[in-house]
Amino acid sequence: MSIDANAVVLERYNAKVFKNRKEHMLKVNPAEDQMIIANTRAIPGIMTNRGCCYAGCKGVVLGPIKDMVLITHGPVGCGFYSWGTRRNKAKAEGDTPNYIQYCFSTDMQEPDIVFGGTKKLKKAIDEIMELMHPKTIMIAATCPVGLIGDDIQAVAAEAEKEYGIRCVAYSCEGYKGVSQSAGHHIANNGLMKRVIGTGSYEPATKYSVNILGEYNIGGDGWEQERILRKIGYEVVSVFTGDGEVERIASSHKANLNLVQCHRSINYIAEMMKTKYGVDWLKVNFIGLEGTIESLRNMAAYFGDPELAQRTEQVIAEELAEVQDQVASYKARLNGKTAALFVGGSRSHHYQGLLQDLGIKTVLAGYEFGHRDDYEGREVIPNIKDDADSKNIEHITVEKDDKKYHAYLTQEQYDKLAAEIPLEKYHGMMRDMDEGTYVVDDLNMYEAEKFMEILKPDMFFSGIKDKYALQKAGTLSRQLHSYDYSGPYAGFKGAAKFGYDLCMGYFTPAWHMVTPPWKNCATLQGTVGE
Ligand code: CFM
Repeated sequence: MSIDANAVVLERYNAKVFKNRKEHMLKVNPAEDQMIIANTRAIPGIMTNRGCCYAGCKGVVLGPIKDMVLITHGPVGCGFYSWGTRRNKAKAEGDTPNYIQYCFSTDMQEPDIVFGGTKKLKKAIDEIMELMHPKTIMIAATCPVGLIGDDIQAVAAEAEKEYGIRCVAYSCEGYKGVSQSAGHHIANNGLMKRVIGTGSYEPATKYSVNILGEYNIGGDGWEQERILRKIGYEVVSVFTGDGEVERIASSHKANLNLVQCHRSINYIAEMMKTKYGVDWLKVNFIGLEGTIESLRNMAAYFGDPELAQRTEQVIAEELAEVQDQVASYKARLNGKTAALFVGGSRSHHYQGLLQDLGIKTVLAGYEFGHRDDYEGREVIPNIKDDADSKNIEHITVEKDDKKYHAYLTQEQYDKLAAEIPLEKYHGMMRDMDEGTYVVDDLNMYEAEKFMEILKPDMFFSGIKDKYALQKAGTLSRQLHSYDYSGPYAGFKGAAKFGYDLCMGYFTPAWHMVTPPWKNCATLQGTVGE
């Protein structure tokens, strides 16, 4: 009989923690309708890998937009530690300004906490207007701002009047919600209310798409755009990697939304469908199989035989370029096992790429995914709203008669929806084998314990646990920053990923180092009475 790794991991906990953590773990059994608890508060005292609401709003969704100034209103640390730490690349091109290398903070001090920080925020806007004169300024609030009640909305409205710019303030204080996921939602709401639908850019072709939930980490977005343009698509906007305000403002004019990261942007995808009639298609440009399937689904959506033919031609060309390389990496990596623990979508997306390389996933989890990211979108109506999620504004939008344009007839839509993932996401669990493990909000102790039991050959996660895993002699790759490599998307990205894994896995470094405890006596001691 095979052991139940979850039971072994849970043994260590006291009754209260046991009861809580048990609901966040399961062993996959496709014969059962399995449910997992997710998007709930972390247990105080347990070191979670999650980030805060501000991180999700400022760092993740808004941060990559390059032609606007994003001010962190709060003590300087929040701005400083979210400065340049995510690898959302952006090009400085043409007349479009690129501000993402800057860090703007109001640097609140004790007197501002006591007497209010709005004056300082106003002054920061004045300085920015004088020095940089951007067309758009956004403001992201950190914890103390909400606690003292600074009216950042009023400051933003005043700046709009005074300077004739777009100025949007986000009350995304770190403590709102249970993770960065809350910040994604707040940022989605703000973009929907204040930006999308206001632009005047006109797409040049009917094969016009937006890529939603693609943040251009390590250049992933550029690689996707390259392939799409080669086929003949026009990418109207990207949310938000290397993104531009004007393009995002005009995104409602595209004919199809592609959703890469469902977790961070599904709200906008849904709202754009209701308000502007733009359908959304779940895609995954990570992995050869995923990329090919996504491209074919897109061609099926537009239903043009010429486009379909061009799609096949590009797939063949791109495959031919990387095929031998990928096959040689696969020959070396075949049969290896992997564990993945990333934010809210990559633990799923990378399983396909690993499979392309012959690597089997034995454990996967999200830091802050919701039940739908694990189980599929159809569970959304059954997810109970708790006090924490009620804290986040849910906006409802209505059909905009003037700007509404549906590319398909209802009949065409219904027919296609049965074939391709239109407004559907089936979640991570359904792609996992029987007997593999799914763990939500994995903590450091659990990561080490699962490593001990499952002994994966490689562990994909982030900087917070990278070195603990690596010191245990397991190949550890960061799937947030790609360990400063990438792009990993598309065909060429798959080859690059295989190369990096081979380099990591077969490095002789592990055999060259003699750990100090092998050469000298280990100190031993006991705790005195
Ligand atoms: Fe989406 Fe992301 Fe992710 Fe995410 Fe993130 Fe990221 Fe991530 Mo780090 S938006 S959920 S909040 S794919 S920053 S680009 S890698 S945790 S799995």
